[in-house]
Amino acid sequence: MSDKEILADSSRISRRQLFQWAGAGLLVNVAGTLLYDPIGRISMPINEAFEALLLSSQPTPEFPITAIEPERLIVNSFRGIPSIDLANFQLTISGEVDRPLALKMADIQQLPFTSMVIRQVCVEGWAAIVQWGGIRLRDLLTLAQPRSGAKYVYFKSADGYYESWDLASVVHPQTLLAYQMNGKDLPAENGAPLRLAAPIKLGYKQSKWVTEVVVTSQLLPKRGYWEDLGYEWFGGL
Ligand SMILES: Nc1nc2c(c(=O)[nH]1)N[C@H]1C(S)=C(S)[C@@H](COP(=O)(O)O)O[C@H]1N2
Ligand SMILES: [Mo]
Repeated sequence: MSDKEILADSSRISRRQLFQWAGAGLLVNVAGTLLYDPIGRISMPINEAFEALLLSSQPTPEFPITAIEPERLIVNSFRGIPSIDLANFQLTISGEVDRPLALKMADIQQLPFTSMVIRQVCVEGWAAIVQWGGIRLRDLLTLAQPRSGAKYVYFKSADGYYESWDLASVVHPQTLLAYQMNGKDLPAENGAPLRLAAPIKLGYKQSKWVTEVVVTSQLLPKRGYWEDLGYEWFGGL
């Protein structure tokens, strides 16, 4: 299997890919334990509901790269740009998972890179076609191994913004944690170092400056910054 084929098969992380990450030291949980046993076997997903979700999603059509509209993208932040210490930045994946993770940007950049050209739609009345580059959230969650009751994912951001998504949308093959925008490093105002990007959700669902991913079986009374002020929770496109 070539690297290209591994990337094209978005439904599963291959054994070989897992070994590559293990070799790179990526498959280490927050307690510092390597995620493979002494004879080198990696524990594979055991949560069948999660496996079924990985296989169930339909891809959304994308645009050609020539269609991007950088001048149409309006920065929309409720509280300005948060200050993030990039040298010590870590993304954590916690909650109802068997393998909580804390990953530096260097770790995240070893996961398979993908890019897509999609339309971002804000309910305030603007839309822009944008190219996003980064990793698929499904790959991160596969590493973290959600438990069988997992249904939702909370995203916490450095500016105090928070969001919750249904797990099926999180593991959609075009739901990314992006670190590039229109072919360049993601600008601070658009959510650097990591933001959500997906063609299946409205703009307010696409958290910028994501620092924490929390898997849960239950939605809390607080569902999202705008949702708690009256916006619809699912926010589908
Ligand atoms: N952390 C955080 N994420 C956020 C927001 C925000 O204020 N804070 N605004 C949301 C809204 S309403 C939209 S439309 C998009 C805008 O993304 P952009 O500023 O990159 O265009 O980000 C979303 N993600
Ligand atoms: Mo928005």
